[in-house]
Amino acid sequence: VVESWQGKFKDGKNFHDDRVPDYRLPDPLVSEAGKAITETEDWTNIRRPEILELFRKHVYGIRPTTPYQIDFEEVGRQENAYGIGAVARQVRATVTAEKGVRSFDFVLVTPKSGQPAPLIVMIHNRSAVTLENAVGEASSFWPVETLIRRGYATAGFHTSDVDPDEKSGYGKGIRSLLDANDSDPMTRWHTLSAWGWGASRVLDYALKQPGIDPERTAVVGHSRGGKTALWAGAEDPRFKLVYSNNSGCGGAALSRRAFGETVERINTSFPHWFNGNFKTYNGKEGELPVDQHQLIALIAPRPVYVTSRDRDLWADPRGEYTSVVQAGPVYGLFGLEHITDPEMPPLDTPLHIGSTGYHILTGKHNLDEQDWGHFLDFADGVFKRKTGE
Ligand code: GTR
Repeated sequence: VVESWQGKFKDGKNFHDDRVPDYRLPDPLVSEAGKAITETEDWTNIRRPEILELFRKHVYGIRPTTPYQIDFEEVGRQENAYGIGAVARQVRATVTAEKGVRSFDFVLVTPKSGQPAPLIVMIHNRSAVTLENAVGEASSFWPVETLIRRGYATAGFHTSDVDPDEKSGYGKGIRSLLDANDSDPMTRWHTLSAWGWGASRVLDYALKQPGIDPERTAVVGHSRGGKTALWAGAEDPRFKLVYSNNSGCGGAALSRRAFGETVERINTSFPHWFNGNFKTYNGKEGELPVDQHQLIALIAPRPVYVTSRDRDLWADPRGEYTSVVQAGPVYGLFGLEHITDPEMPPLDTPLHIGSTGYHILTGKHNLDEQDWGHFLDFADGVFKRKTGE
């Protein structure tokens, strides 16, 4: 166990690499009982379920098992979007459970019908997601037209429409609707998990539509959405590719580096994102039973793409990159090529090696067309291998 460094960083911030504490990461390939995992079956049956359970209990929370009914209704539609035969629909998901009813909307845009298209589910945390916004003015944050022109279908929803992004939002979203009355705040799901659940419901709908290829689905998010994308991919293996941009603390960045935003800081600013147990590790990252490289490992053998910005030190680019490297042995167990170099690649130079990809672009905290371009190149590659084209 690494010594505790509580109180070492003013306001829970650290921007000095030389103040990163010595740390030892939990080994993704050694079981809790100390057994070395050397076969893919043991990863799938023993180690992966263990790590998933640890993240549920200690970080994101446990999703409830309350029965509910979900109905989807098309509430808006645009034919021939962009003049290239794409179809855009606004869909309302209505969830009915014993405690009541709640709805959230999302948008699905599919290219002109033909071969089944790969699908990208976008966890949006900026402007409202409506039919008008999706097919109206171009956005580089979620560049729908670019995705369609590159042959992808895409569905987007706004995080807050599923569960409010508010400290005291518990009573207002899907979490309380589905939680048991006596659910324990220490372990129950918090908003990142609820948003990930939302991504899975959007996928439920999309996979029932003609023209979507269930073997080529991706989930994408930026920042808090990027944290969510990783967790959504861990919880739902129907996502065959995960892309997390500038996700930082509680996303791709290693908690034990305590660089940029620390566990203590994020839990103080955003107490609704992670469960109560995660808060007990404030300033005690070394005592966490998991670290974020294992979150990436949960996605293996499915491919993963992680990206950073050089001026987004708050999200700890080096910690994000190192997670990808440290998840590598799990890809290796599956005989898959992956990034192994401990040195980060140069700026603005995508590194795509087998099932893992990474880039760090010049600039501040953001997701734009440049990121999307590199990501789509990576997605084209991994999906092509999949269909054997
Ligand atoms: C910040 C937060 C980050 C990141 C970001 C965002 O305020 O500290 O963890 O999630 O918000 O979502 O844009």
